[in-house]
Amino acid sequence: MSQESEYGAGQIQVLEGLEAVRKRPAMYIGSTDSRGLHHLVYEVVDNSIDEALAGHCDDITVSIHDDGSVAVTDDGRGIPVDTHEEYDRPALEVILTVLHAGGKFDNKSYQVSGGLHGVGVSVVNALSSRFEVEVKRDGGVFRHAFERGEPQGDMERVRDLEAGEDTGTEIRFWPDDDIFETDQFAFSTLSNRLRELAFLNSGVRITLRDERERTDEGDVVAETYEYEGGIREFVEYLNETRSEMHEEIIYFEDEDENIQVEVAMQATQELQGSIHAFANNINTREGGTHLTGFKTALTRVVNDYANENDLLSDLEDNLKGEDIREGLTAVISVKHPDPQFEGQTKTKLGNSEVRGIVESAMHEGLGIYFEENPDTAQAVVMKAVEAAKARMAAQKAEELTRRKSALDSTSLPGKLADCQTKDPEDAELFIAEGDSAGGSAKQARNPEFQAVLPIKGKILNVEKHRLDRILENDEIRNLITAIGTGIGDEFDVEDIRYKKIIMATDADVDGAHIRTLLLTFIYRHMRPLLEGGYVYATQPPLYRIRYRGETYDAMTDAERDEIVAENCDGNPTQVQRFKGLGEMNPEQLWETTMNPENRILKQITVEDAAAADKMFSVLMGDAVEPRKQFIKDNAPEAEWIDI
Ligand code: 0RA
Repeated sequence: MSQESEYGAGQIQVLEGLEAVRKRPAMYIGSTDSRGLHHLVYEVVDNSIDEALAGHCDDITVSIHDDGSVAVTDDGRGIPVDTHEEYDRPALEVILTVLHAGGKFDNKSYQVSGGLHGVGVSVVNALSSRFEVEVKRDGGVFRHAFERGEPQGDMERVRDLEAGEDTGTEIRFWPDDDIFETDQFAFSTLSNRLRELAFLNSGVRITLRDERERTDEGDVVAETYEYEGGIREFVEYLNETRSEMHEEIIYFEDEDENIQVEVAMQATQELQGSIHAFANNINTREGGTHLTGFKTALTRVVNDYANENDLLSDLEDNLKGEDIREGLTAVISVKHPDPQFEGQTKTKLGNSEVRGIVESAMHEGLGIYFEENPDTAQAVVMKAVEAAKARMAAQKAEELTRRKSALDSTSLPGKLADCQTKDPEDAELFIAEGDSAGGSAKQARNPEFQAVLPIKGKILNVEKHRLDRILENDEIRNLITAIGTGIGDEFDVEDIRYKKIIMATDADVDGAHIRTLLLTFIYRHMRPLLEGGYVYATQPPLYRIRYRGETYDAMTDAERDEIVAENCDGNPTQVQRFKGLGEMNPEQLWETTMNPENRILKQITVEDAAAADKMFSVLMGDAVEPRKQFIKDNAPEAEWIDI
C-alpha cells in the first residue's frame, strides 16, 4: 500500500471513531446531563494527574470561563507533537482525534487515572463545539484547534519557548450544546472532586478558578487544594466537626506486586462511620476487594487486641465488624496497574490479589499502632463494646427484629394515601411537610399514580441516634413502610414501591431543615435510593404572575422581574407570592408542583460520598461554628443539598 492510501485509511478511521462518540455519548461519558458535562472536565484533569503521578507535573489549574468553556492547564511534559508514523500526522492531533490513542504513546508502567469511563481526551474533543490546545514542549509553543472533533487547519508552531519557560499543556473546550442537556458548570461539584483528587495525590497543587464570579475585592473566585499529608489530611478534613478519640491520624502505606496501598483512619465519638475506598483515584462506591481486606483486618486486629487484654469480659461473643466501624473515619486508596471494575455502576474493585495485600498491610500497620498506643486501643475497644451492647440489648428485647418485621409487613401506614398503580416505574410518592400541605396534596394529586404521605414537623435527627431509637419514630417508620425497601442490611431495591420519591417541602428555612433531616436519613440508611436516582425535591415557584389571561410562574425574584418586564409590559394584572405548599389551593398545588407537565423536580444525587458525608456531619452534628461557616460558604448548594 502506498503512503497516500494508508494515510487516507487512517483519516477514515478517525472520522468513524469520533462519529460514534457523538452518536452515543452516554456510552463514553455515562450521560449527557450535568454529571456528563462535569465528567468532561475530569477526563481532561485525569490526564494531567497521570503526568503528576509519573513525576512530571505538580501544578494543575482548572478555569471556568464566562463563555461556557473550561480550561485545564498543567506543567507536565506536554502532549507529544512529533509526527506519528502510522498516521503521518502530529501525535497531538492523533491523540485528540483517535479513540484510545493516548495510551499508545506513553510507556508509563501504569496509568493510574483514566477516569471512571477511562475514555481519553479525544472523547472530550468529539463532544465539544470547539476545542483548543496549546502545548509547550520540544523548544516550542504549538497550537491546534478542533470543532466537534474535526481539526481546523493544521497544528501550528507559534513561537520558540523562552529560556527557562516551563513545558506543559493547556486544553480549553466548549461543550457542545447539541449534545448536553445543560451548559452550567457548578463550582461546588468541580471543587469537591478536585479537592478529593488533591487529597488522593499528595503534593499535586490543583487550583480552581471561576472567571464568572468576583469576590468583594474584585478578584476572580479561586481555591487551591494542595495536601502534603495526602489522605491523612482527607481524614482530618472529614473529621473537622466530629469529636475524635485520638489526636494523630493512623496512617500506613505498602507496595506489593506494583500495587500501592494507603490507609488513613481516625476513630471518633460519633455514631456514623465514614469509610471511603478509592482505586486509581476512582471512588469505589460499591466497595470491592480493598474494602473487604480493610474490614476483615480491622475486625481481627481489634478483637485480637481486646481478647489479649481481657477487654471483652462483658460480652459473650467477639465484637462484630459493625460495632468496631461505628464512628470510624477511614480512607483507603489503592493504585493498581490493571484495575478491574465490576458491579452495577462499575465502582467495585474486583482484583482478588488486592484483598490480601490490604489485609496484611492493615494487620501490620494497625497492630503496631495499637501496641504503641495502648490508650487509644483501649478507647477504641471500649467504644465498640458499647456499640455491641446497644446492638444486643435491642436484639434481646426483640425490639429491632420485631420492628424490622413490622416494617416488612404489608400493612401500610394509615396516613398514606396510596396510588392505584402497583407498578413502581409509574408510581410517585410525595412526602409532604405538615398535615395541611399533606391534605392539599391528597386533593390535588392524580390518584392513579401519585401517593401522598404527610409527615409531621421535624423528624428525628438520625445523625444523633442509634438504629433502635430511630425505629421508634413513627414518621420514619411510616416512611420506610411506604417506600417498601426496608433499610440498612435488609434494604432491597426490588421491593421499591415508587421510583419517584419526592420531598415536597416549603422553600423556606424550615422546609430546608426538614429536607435535610429526610435526606440524612435516606443517605445513612437507604443510600441506594439516592444512588439509583429515585429521590427528588419539588421546586415550587415563588411567584405566579397574571397578565391578559396568561399565567407565568417565577422561581426567583429576578425571574419575576424579567417576566413582568418582558411578558407583561411592566404592568401585570396580579403578582401572587406563594408562601408555602400548605397555602396553595389544591388546583394551584397540582399546577405548580405536582403536574408532571409543568412541575420542576430536582433530582438529588450523591456524586461524591465523601463530600456528602462531610456535609451531613457538618449540617447535623453538634459543632455550631463550622455549620454556620459551611452554610455561608455553600449557601445555594446547602439549601438544595446538592452533593
Ligand atoms: C501522551 C504521552 C505523554 C504525555 C501525554 C500524552 C500528556 C497528555 C496530557 C493531557 C493533558 N496534559 C497532558 N500531559 C501529557 C508522554 C510524553 C513523553 O514521553 O514526553
